[in-house]
Amino acid sequence: MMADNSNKSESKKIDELKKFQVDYQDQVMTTNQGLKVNDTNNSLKSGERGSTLLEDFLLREKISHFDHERIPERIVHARGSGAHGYFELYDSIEEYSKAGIFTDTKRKTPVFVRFSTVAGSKGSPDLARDVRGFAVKFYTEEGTWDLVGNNMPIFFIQDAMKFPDLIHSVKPEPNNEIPQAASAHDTFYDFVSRTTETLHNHIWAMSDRAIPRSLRMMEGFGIHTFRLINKEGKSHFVKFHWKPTLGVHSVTWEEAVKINGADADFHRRDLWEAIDAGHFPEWELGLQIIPEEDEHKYDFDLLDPTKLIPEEMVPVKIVGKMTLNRNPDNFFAETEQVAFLPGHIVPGIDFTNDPLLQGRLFSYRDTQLSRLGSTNFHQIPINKPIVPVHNYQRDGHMQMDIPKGRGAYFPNSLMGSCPHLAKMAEGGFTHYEERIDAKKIRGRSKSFSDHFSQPALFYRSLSDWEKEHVIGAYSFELGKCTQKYIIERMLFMISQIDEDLAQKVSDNLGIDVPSSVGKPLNQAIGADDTGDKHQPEAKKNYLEQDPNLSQSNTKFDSIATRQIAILVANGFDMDSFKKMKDALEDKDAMVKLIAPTGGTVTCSEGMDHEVDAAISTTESVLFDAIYIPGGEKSIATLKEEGKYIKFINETFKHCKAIAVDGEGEALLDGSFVADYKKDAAVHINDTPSKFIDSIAKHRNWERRSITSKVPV
Ligand code: HDE
Repeated sequence: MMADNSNKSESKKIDELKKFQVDYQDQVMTTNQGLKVNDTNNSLKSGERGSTLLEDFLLREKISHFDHERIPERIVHARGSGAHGYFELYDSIEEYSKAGIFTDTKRKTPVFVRFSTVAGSKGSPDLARDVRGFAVKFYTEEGTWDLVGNNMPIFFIQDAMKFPDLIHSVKPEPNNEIPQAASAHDTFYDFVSRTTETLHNHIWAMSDRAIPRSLRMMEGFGIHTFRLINKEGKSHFVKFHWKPTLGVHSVTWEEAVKINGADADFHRRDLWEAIDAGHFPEWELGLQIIPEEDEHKYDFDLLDPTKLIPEEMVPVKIVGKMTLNRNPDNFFAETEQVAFLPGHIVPGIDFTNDPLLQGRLFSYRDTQLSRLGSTNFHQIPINKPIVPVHNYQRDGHMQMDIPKGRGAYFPNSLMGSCPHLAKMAEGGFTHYEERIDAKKIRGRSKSFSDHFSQPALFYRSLSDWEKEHVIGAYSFELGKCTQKYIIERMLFMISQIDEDLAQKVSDNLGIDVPSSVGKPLNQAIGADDTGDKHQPEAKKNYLEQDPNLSQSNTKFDSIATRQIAILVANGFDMDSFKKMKDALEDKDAMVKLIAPTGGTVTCSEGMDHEVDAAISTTESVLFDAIYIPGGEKSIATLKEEGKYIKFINETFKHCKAIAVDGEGEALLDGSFVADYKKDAAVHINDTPSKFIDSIAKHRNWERRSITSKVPV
C-alpha cells in the first residue's frame, strides 16, 4: 500500500532537487580563477604511492581556502539564527515620523532578522538561560535602518562604560573557560550583586522570558528611548516593541536543560522548519510614543535603559507587521556576515542621550572591523543597502566596487562635485537640534539611582506559576555559585526587591538572607569601592502591577506550528488517528509519528505511514503535546518499551496536554497519569477540539502541585 504521508515528503524532495538543479544547472566545477576542474578527490603525486607535489596548485587553493574559512565569532551574541522577510505599515504615522517606512502604507520593506543568545559561543545550545537578541535590518528606500534589540525591554547596565565588565563576568571564567553559555557561576553573581542597576534585567533573565518555547514566540524591544521626527522637525520620544502573533510562550527550566541535550539546535530548527513549511512567523510593531513635554513626567528617567515604560502608563500603538518568509540560502554568507549597527538610521528616526545607546553607536562599527576584517563590510550582499551608495570613500581591504573618475574628494570641479550633497527635498539626514547647556562631567544623573522599583513591579506582576519559576531560577543559579559571601550578598539584593522572594530562595539554598539593619546599602553589599557616586534609592511603588508583564496574559488562541507527537506501532487504529490528525493539521499543528523504529508503520487498515522519528531518537521535551490512538496490537507493542512511559510521564510533568483514544488508555495505566485522568489537559476518548483547546493554553499549570512527584 502507498504510504499516507510519503507522497508529501517525496514531492518535497523533488522540489528541493529542482531548486538546486535550477540554481546549478550546467555548472562545471572550476577553481577560483575559473579553470575547469576534473578531479577534486586526489592530490598530485610522484607516482601512485608517492609523495604529494608542491606543484599541486589545485590542492593548495582548496586547502588554503579551507584553512581560512572561519572568522572571529561575535564577542557577544555569537550564537544566532536568521531569516528574511518584509515589513508592512498599517496606517501612516506622519504626525510623528517622516520616515518612509512609517508613512508609506504601500511599501513592503525587505528585512533580515537575526535572533541570538548573548553569552554562549557560536556552537552553544539554544536553550541557555539568557537574554535573546532580536536584531532587525530594514532595507528601506531611504537607506538601511537597523533596530538592534533584545527580547527583554531593559538592559543590565546604564552606561556603555560598564559593558566589558558585565560581559566578562557572565562569559566562561577566564582560568578554566567554564561554564559555557551559562550565567550560573561566581563571577557573574559577584558582579551582579555589587551592581544594583543590573537587578531589573537580571530578574527578567530569571523569568521564563529567558527560555522561550520558540524564537517565534517571544517579544522584541528596542530598549532605548529613541526619537521620531516628523516633517516639521518636531520630536516625540519612542520605545519600539515587537509583539509575536503567536503570543509569548516559554518552556520550563527542566525542559530547557533536557532540550539542550536532545536537540541543541531546537530554536534554530524550529524557526527553519516553520518557515520551510510555510508557517511564516509574524510580529506586530508597536510604539510607545511620549511627547517631548512629558520627558520629566515619570518616576524614572526616559534615558535610563534599565527602565521600561509600563504599558499601563503608555499604551503600545500597533503600527505594522513583520513577516519572515524565507530561510537564508547560506548560513555564513547571510546570518554570520550580517552586520547590525544601531547607528544605521534613516530620516524620521533619531537617537536620544541614553548613555548606553551612545556607547553602542561606537561599538558596533568597531566590532565589524575585527569580525569582517574590512571597512568595506557594507558591500557584502547581506549588508548592502537596496538603494545606490555614492560617496568619496575609497579603497580598503576587499573593495568590491570599481569607482570611476579622478575626483575622490569633495568639493571637486573635475567631476562637477558629483556625487553632490543631498538637498533637504532629496531627504538628506539632519540631526534633531537638541538644546545642550551643560558641564562636561564623568558621572551619572541622580535620576538613574532607583534600582529596585521596577524589578519589584515585574515580580508583583507575575502570576503564581511564573513567580515559582523565578524562585526556582534564582535557587538554581545561586546554587551553582561556590562562594558563600557572593550568595549572601545576592540574597540581600533580592530581599531589596521582594522579601518573600528572597526568603523562598534562601529556604531552597539553606543560606540565610543577611540583614543590613542600620547600614547604607553600598556598605551592606560591600560595594563602597565600586566608584558609584549615588546610593541606590529605596524602592518606590508607583504602579502595583502591569498585566502586560505576565505571560499569563498573552495569547492562547492558536496551536499553529505546535509539535504534536503521535505514539504508534503496527496496528494503530486508523479511524481515531485520522480524525485527530486531520483536526490538528487543520489548525496548522505539526503532527509527528513516533514509532518503535524508523521507516514505516502499518495502521489497522493495512496502510503504511512514514515514521517521523523512532522512539530511540527523540524525546518528549521536543513536543508540545502527545496523542495515543487506540489499536490493541499497537498498544501491546508500545507497552513493551519503557521509554513510552517516560515520554508520557515527562509530558505530564511539564504540564502539557495528553490525549488517548480506545486502547490507548491502557498505556496511560502504566504511567504516573493513571491516577490523574481527570486532569483538565488529559483527554480520554475526548473530541479533538477539547485536546486542541488544551494545547492552545500552552500548559496546564494547575497540575504543577503534583508534578514534582513524577518519577522522571
Ligand atoms: Fe550589543 N553588541 N552591545 N546590545 N548587541 C553586539 O556587535 C554592545 C546592547 C545586541 O545579531 C556586538 O556585531 C555594547 C543592548 C544584539 O549580529 C557588539 C553595549 C542591546 C546583538 C555589541 C551593548 C544589544 C549585539 C557584538 C553596551 C539591546 C547581535 C557583535 C553599550 C538593545 C546583533 C556585533 C547580531 C551585538 C556591543 C548593549 C543588542 C560587541 C558596547 C542594550 C541583538 O558591538
